[in-house]
Amino acid sequence: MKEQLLEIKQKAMNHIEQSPSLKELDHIRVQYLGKKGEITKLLRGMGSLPKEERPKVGAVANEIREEIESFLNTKIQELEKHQQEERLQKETLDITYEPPLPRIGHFHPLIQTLEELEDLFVEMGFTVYAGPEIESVENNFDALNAPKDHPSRNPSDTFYIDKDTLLRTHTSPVQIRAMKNHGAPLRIVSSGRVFRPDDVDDTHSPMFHQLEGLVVDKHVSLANLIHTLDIFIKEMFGEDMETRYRPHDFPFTEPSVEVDVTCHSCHGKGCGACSYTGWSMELLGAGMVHPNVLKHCGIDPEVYSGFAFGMGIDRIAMVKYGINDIRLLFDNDVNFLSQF
Ligand code: 2NM
Repeated sequence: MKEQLLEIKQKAMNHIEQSPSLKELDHIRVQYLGKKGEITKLLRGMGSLPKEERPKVGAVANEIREEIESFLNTKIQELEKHQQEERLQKETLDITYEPPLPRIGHFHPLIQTLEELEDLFVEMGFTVYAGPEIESVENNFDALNAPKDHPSRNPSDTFYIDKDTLLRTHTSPVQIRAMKNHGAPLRIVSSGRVFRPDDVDDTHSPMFHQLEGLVVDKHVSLANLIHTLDIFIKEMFGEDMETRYRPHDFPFTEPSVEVDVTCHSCHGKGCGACSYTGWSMELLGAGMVHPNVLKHCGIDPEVYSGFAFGMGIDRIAMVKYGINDIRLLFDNDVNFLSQF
């Protein structure tokens, strides 16, 4: 039986020596050392040996087992080392590789402009006041002293939901809500989307954005309005920017003015953008709140007076960022928007 054991050992050692893979070594372990392996199988026949021979054979078997086991482990280590070296040879590590970062967004240029404007007014002591985009005819027109036959009330100039409800055509109804809800004194700005059924072209969109301001208090004058807007324009566009106030007509203010600002492109020298006037027109409208408007909102025009102003944010954003077509603001093309 000893000879048979030595034979198995020789066979196993050769087998291990020639084994090309870890997988095969695993098979070999099972084949010789496993519960149903060759050594165990042989030892099952030990019963036929004389009693005194059995421990000796058992000892030899254990020795052989250990030798096979140890050789097997050596061989496994060798193979593993070899495989590792092969991998290191084959695979290269590019330490200059930069994995793509997740794309981080930012606010839309229009919203950036809107918040910059709001921040300037907040610094001047104004509070930001919000209102709904769906408004009553009362807040959007009646309370603002718009005559019943005013052209802006026409369905070709206003999106009506029903005869009493519409999409706000300006942010002024938000000021009406503030006056009705809080009375005087007030110092607020409101901004957001407004709607008018205009045909789309490079300067018109049926949805655009406004920012309006309102100050109501005792002794508020046109001088206060002009001073406030002059400071605002210099803060927003630069110290060298001048303003020019021309008389205008709004139903909700009296007197009303249109405010021109030094041309952004030529700084007043005259260029194609300003038709060689040196002035950027129609950036701002303003005036002293009409006594009828104050009265309508429960504020006594004999005690209080107010000024109000409004501007189109889309125009301002376009000037600020050099965008020449309003449609680009609303296409939501991320490649375009990521420039700003
Ligand atoms: C403008 C121009 C002039 C304005 C007036 C009011 C209110 F509600 F107080 F009467 N809010 N906004 C106003 C005045 C708006 O936008 C061009």
